[in-house]
This record gives sequence, structure tokens and C-alpha cells, in this order.
Amino acid sequence: MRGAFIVVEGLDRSGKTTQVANLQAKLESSGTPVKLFKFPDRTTAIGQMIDSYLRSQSELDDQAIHLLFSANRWELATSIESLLEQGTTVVCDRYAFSGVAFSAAKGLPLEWCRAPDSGLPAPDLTIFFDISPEAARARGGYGEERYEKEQLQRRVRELFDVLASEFDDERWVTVDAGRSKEEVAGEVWKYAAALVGKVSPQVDKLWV
Ligand code: T5A
Ligand code: NA
Repeated sequence: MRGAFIVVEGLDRSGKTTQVANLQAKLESSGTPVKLFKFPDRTTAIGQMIDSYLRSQSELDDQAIHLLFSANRWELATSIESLLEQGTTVVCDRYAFSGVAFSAAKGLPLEWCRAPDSGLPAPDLTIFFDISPEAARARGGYGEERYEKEQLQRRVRELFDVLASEFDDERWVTVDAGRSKEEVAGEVWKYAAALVGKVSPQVDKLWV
């Protein structure tokens, strides 16, 4: 049986990193082999360019940074696919949906934004963390990076809705991420536990 591919998406400070770590630990203790990915992966050469841009230490055209975010996923796509085929469940902190939502929120055409990510391994389930920009702002560290501005986050949230509307309830679920860490963890676990061991043999391709 291949592994499940679970993506956690959402606005900045919605608690994704906290919850994917929790999910990884729970899957491991339930005996499911699991590997965590995080995008942007700031450790690669491309990831270092992205990191510098996000911390406003370098400037790039909107198109150029968009393509770097996508390339950062493609450089790990083969690893993700082989892990899934070997039976390892992959949990991913952000993916192509962030790629499209953030760049389109800056004004790039949605279809242009989607094109470079077309053909990536498609998640079996995307768990979207919904939080109001006000609640996100109240959490630690908000405002330190380039995209952490309320107006932009509102637009990003609308664009996530557009992307979500293309998936059915089996593939995309929304979680109220404004609640306590324990409540959010409980709901995430409910969705993950229902999926692991029940995925179709073939890994689909995104947006093809
Ligand atoms: N981006 C990303 C693109 O433009 N294109 C792309 O293709 C991709 C992949 C960086 C930026 O890049 C953009 C989107 C982003 O603007 P990132 O590296 O994922 O993306 O950003 P991070 O800063 O690492 O993560 P986030 O800001 O999104 O935070 P998280 O992971 O959602 O939140 P987390 O878990 O770190 O928690 C934030 C704080 O809240 C607390 C935590 O303890 C922490 O202090 N917290 C809670 N507090 C109260 N109640 C809860 N339930 C809480 N859960 C967590
Ligand atoms: Na952030």
C-alpha cells in the first residue's frame, strides 16, 4: 500500500508548522512511516534565494520569485513520489496552493501562476487552516516577513477559496485554526486517520 500525501495549507501564522509536527509524531506512534516536507524548503540553493527574498534582503520580480517557489517544489517532487510509492506517508507544510494564492494576490494572473506547478504529485488530502487575519496577527512573530500584511492576507484567503472550490470534500477540508492547539490537532488527526491506508494505488498529478 502506498503512503498518503497530506498537505496542510493556510494563511500565515495559522499554526501549520505546529500541527504538522504534531501529526508526524502521532502517525509515527501509530506505526505509520512518515516524512515531513515544508515549502519553501529554505535549505536548498533555490530555497536560500527564496529565504533572502522573504526576509526583504533581496528584490526579485514577482514572476521570478513565483518560478523559484515552483522550482523549489519540483526539486523535491521525485523524492515525494518515491516515498509515497515505498509506503511512506508524506505530510507537507504548504504546497502549490500557497504558490498560486500568494502570487495571484500580488496581481499575477491566476492561470499563469498555476502553470509551472501543473504535473506535480497531487495531494490525497489538503487540510486548509482558516483563521482571520486579526487572530493571526495576535500570534507570535506576525509581521516579520514580506507577505504578513493584513490586506494581502485577505486577498490570499479569497484566492484559497477559489482553489478549494475545484476540489470535492474528500480532497479538501477546512479546519477552524482559530481554536486551541489541542482542538485543531484533534480535527487534523480525525481527517488523517481516516485517510491513511485507504488511498488509491496511483498518485495523481496536480492540475493536469
Ligand atoms: N509562499 C509560500 C509563497 O508566496 N509561495 C509559495 O509557493 C510558498 C510555499 C513563508 C511565506 O512564503 C509564502 C507564504 C508565506 O508568506 P512559511 O515559511 O511557511 O512561508 O512561513 P512561516 O513563517 O514558517 O509559517 P507561518 O507564518 O505560515 O506560520 P504557521 O506555520 O502557520 O504557524 P506556526 O505553527 O509557526 O505558529 C505561529 C505562532 O502561533 C502559535 C505558535 O506557537 C507560534 O508562536 N500557535 C498558536 N497560538 C494559539 N493557538 C493555536 N492554536 C496556535 N497554533 C500555533
Ligand atoms: Na510566515
